[in-house]
Amino acid sequence: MKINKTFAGIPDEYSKFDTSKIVLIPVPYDGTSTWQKGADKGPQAFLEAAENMELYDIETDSEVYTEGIYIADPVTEKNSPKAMVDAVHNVTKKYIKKNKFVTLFGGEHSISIGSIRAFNECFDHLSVLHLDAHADLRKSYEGSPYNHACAVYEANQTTNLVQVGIRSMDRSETLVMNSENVFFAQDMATNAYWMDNVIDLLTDTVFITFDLDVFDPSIMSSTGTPEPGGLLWYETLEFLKKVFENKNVVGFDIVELCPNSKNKAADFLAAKLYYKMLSYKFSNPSESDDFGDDYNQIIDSPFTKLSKFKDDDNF
Ligand SMILES: [Mn+2]
Repeated sequence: MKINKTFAGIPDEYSKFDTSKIVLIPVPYDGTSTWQKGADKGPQAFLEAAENMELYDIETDSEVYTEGIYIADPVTEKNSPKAMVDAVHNVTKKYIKKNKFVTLFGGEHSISIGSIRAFNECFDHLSVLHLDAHADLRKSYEGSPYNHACAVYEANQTTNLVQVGIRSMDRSETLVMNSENVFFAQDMATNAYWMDNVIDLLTDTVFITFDLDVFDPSIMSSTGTPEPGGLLWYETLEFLKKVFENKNVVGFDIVELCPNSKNKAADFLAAKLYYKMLSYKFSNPSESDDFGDDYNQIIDSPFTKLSKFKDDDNF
């Protein structure tokens, strides 16, 4: 894919690297998807839809693009799933270290193995909030641990993983699933407190990995493996807003847009979702300027691994 334009057609002055707080990394990758192919076309469709989006957010009374949104070079490594994950990991870490608010747009969900690994190396006590129809907890699938069906296996081992919207999984995944941290769609439908329950399980520092198939197929059909019974628009926004208000969200990725040329509404939904998440992040006065500070605090300490959840202070 080739990107000649700024995000959503914003003026050049808001798209320069040095002055942008936000970095968007497109990852047009679809190496391992198993049913409908086309997630590699997701970033292009997302960017095209974004160009037709109005940039004033009514709800937050803000124009978040003025914080600056820089589009990084797309990650195009395709030699192997592992090489792609390594490339995503490296570029994500590079931009985190430059104190940017790093966001990624896939591509299929295996890209998140790289993004989560980078955030987990750079932030202590990381929670990964995983919105998805699928558990994605397989250790390997079709011979590779870098398959989309394995997207959060590593996160489940190394971070505080909280899974939301799950409604499809393999029996084998029940063996590794941390069931106390899982919100099945069928239970959410009858639990008026699920949003607060999720927030209670998150540490303060949160990375969101958002598989678009968590949405109901009635509003998001352009995805590789749609599942009935998903989230709708306003409940999703209400939930995300709560997360951004209550936690320090340090970055996010959105994956699995598999565009359909006959239904652009789904592409537009993805663009709007991305912009909403930025609007929530930067309209929260207590958070708007300090994401970089959080990173600076840990530059001085060695990145900690695995043992990080031994102290319970953040729960
Ligand atoms: Mn999924």
